[in-house]
Amino acid sequence: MANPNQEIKFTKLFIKNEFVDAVSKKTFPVSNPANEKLVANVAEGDKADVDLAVVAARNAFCRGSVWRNTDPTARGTLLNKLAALVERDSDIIANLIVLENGKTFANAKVEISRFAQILKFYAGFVDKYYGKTIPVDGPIFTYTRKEAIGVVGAILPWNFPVIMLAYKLAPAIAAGCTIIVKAAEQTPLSALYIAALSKEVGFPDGVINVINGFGPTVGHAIVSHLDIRKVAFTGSTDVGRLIMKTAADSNIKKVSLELGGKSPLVIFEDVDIDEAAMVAHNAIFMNHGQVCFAASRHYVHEKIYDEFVKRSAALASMRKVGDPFDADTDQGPQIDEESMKKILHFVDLGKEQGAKLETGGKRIGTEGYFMEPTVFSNVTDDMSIATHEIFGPVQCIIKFKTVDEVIESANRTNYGLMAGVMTKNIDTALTFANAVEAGTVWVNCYSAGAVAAPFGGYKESGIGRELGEEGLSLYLETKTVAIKLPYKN
Ligand code: TXE
Repeated sequence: MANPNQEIKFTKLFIKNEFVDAVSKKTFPVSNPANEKLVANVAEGDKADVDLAVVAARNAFCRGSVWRNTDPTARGTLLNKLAALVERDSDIIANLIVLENGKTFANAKVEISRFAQILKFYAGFVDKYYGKTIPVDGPIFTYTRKEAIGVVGAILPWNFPVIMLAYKLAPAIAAGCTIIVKAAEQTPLSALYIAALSKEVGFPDGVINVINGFGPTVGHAIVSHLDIRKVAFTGSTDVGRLIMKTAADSNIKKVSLELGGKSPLVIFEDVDIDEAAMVAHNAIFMNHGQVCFAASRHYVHEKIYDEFVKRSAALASMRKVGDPFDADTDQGPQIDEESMKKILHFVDLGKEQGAKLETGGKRIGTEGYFMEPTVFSNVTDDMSIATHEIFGPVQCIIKFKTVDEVIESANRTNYGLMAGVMTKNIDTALTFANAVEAGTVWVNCYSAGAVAAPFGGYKESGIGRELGEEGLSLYLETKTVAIKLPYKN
């Protein structure tokens, strides 16, 4: 049940299956974006704490350790049990997510079911990744082994604190790695609760560790650590760039990056306008617009443009913004003041640069970071609102005439995470799907992501693919073994 007074049980660092204070004894405040009030003071890690966690994770991974002797199917059982406990405590975890993040309770529950789905998917993968035997010249028998990469660092964003944890934790554990997680500084509480559940499940000491704190301290300590073999990151493109550099300067640790987006959704003239307007509405307003793959550029064919704009504005103005614990609420607050100010700044730029504000555009109230659902029409490709990731509830509607023109516009961005196209014409749909530079293309839908399908971006939207089989391969090394035999056959 939704409960704004949810007790906060876990606020410390989690190392070697124990909750401990930071070496410095420092804490930092986590506040509720709906009312700006303190939710909890949380232990603030730093390099010294990361060092301790890495020792724990390295020992857990060392040759002959309990973890290294754990059978693949037993790793799968642990993942399945963790999924079951997260489902058991889904109300508690959902309350924590609402308190730290501000998303609605219903959406927080969706996050939890997605977490469980991802864990169960990878639980089934533990004995299904195989090496190969390779035909080579000479009397040499050659095969490959897939081996766990070792100690992994996971740096998480705040927009989907629990799903993003699953994206990294589940394949890392399925592959047999050990992990150090840094949740975003805005949303450390749900990750700590799940860490506690991992102990209840029976993960050996040091396999899962959580060190919360800030990017330049804990994040940097993880990325620069010489004993961490891989970093999985989701966040901004600027920080992703920094992570690549730091990884290169330290030990060339492997990196997977899931970064920003400015994803296009293209709507042709042959669609059902009501259906298209609803798909487009959800594609930008879900999670208050704080979604890396949000469709943040809506290209609409000139023949239906005016009608589409009218219906989009009507949908946005009907959206109920308010208390995220309230069952009627569609949209809670934005994550923090900085984010809200960034959105308001882009709204101003949109107006200044000649876009037409159809609805919204303002902060709601003076307490909490609530934004009006906002719709701009008459947007053009060169405007700031069409080129920058706003990460808020701002729909930008652009007019187009031809398939070729819209493909060019859709690709005129440094990002390449997702794209969508709506049309009844299969030729048009496939032409667009083949030509657009994006990691995923949705046809006549948006956000129909599946756990088994790879997820990630072209261009500056990232490196690597999470989820599916490719998501597991991020945590595996391939070793070739070549054996000389006395005879060829
Ligand atoms: O992201 P950051 P922020 C985008 C979105 C948003 C903007 C800023 O446009 O408005 O980024 O959000 C850690 N070394 N996305 O400031 O800073 C940080 O502590 C190592 C898109 O929250 O990238 C946090 O855990 N780590 C996105 C994580 O990086 C560092 C989701 C993300 O924070 C670090 C979030 C450093 N030097 C924001 N500096 C998506 N792809 O979904 C920070 N961090």
